Amino acid sequence: MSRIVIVSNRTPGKGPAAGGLAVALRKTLAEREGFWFGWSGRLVEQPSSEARFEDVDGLKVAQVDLTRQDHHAYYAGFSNSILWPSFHLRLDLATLDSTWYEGYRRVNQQFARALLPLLKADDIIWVHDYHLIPLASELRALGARNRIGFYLHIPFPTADTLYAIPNHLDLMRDLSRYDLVGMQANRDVAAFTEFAEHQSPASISGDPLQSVDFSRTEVDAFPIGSDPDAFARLAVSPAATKMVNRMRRVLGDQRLIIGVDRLDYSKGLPQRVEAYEKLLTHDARFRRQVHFLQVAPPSRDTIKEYQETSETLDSICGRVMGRFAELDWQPLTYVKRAYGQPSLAGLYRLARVGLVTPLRDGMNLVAHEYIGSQNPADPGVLVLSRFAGAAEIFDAALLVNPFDTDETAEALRLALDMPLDERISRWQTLMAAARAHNIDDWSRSFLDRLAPASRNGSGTRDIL
Ligand code: ADQ
Repeated sequence: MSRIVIVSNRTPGKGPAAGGLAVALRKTLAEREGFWFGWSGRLVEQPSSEARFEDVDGLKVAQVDLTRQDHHAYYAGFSNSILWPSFHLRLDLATLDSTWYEGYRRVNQQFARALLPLLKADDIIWVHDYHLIPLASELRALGARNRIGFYLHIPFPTADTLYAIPNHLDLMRDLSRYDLVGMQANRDVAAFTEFAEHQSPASISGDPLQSVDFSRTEVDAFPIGSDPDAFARLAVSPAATKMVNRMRRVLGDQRLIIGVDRLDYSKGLPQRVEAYEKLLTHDARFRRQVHFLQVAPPSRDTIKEYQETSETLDSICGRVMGRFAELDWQPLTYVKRAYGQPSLAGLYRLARVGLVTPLRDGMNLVAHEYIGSQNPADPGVLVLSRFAGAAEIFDAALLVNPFDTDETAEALRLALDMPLDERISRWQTLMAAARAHNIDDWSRSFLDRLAPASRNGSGTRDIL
């Protein structure tokens, strides 16, 4: 069986894996020989051209260092100030600094040069996310003929937004150098196909430079998931119970609404708190009866737009506290830190409502984890944004337009008033969907499609 080489911006660190993705990919590497390749987390003046192997809790990891300057242009710059906002349709928050693209390209070249000597001819390479779109091009330029797959964890932008991204044609050409491109949702594949069709040589007359040939690249949706049964077990573990008991002391018999997110403008946090404010404003019977817990650890906080989102959220939470808090009742708790998965699972289970309202999201694993953690005899209700990839799977949730805070407030009211039998039947449908999209099947199905043995006929399928 061919080895698997996983490539991502950062390699996993020591200690308990932070997320389901790292756990699933570790499992894949444990089953098949192979290694994980990426940045070490170290910034140095003169990086070595060779990768260093390290054993990280039994996982084989190959790492490279980067210069501070390149890392800034590649990570905070092109990846997170151009690609992240524009792929989330927030061109208004993008900084179109033309100097960053070179750094982005240079880091991808550096990755390719350090990775190439480690490869065997039949290794299968799985590249993750928007930081590394050019990696296949760079590897192929150095002569690699391996099967290379790419998975985009974030949404694919609509064609008109894509046109506004500097160097977008280079990026699309880079995507065409992969054998398989996986996306989260059908919506993303449709956006990609729309671009690909308009860029086909047949439709662009007389300017071959404007076209990208995708005939050798297969593109499909592979919606990521979690391990919902593992969350069900975690939610009743001793660590979860400890957390639940702490929270119960604060709650008394109030019902809990929970939000858990990285502090990122794509997650719709200010709109979410405003919707809660509207619920309390328009339906006074919920005052003293509910409590909103928002857990949101800072993320990418060297970037101005993230600092601004954080300040906006501080101010809205302060306003809601000022309007509604009393000596013996607080409407919300806002915790700016991360918790381990057992604690989160316990809190999810305790919460009558899971409020997952990103303005746009590739998938959103919090929705999966919330469903997995529920008590089957007394489950909570998921209020979910239509613009999360998860909405394609979880149509038994209360789906909302997160920009419309009246609609979200109304969904909160419906969720809090929902009778037990409806909560159970909706949750059963959601849990079946979460199980059908679990993370082990996700990684297996992507690799099965990428592996040559599973391919028929010519070995490629045209998407156009
Ligand atoms: P993220 O934008 O990080 O991921 P999401 O999928 O919601 O978004 O969360 C990833 C993980 O982080 C989850 O396992 C969650 O438990 C954890 N997490 C979030 N907030 C936390 C907190 N406060 N404390 C501790 N842990 C927390 C990107 C894309 C998503 C896509 C994933 C996976 O943006 O759309 O679902 O990749 O492909």
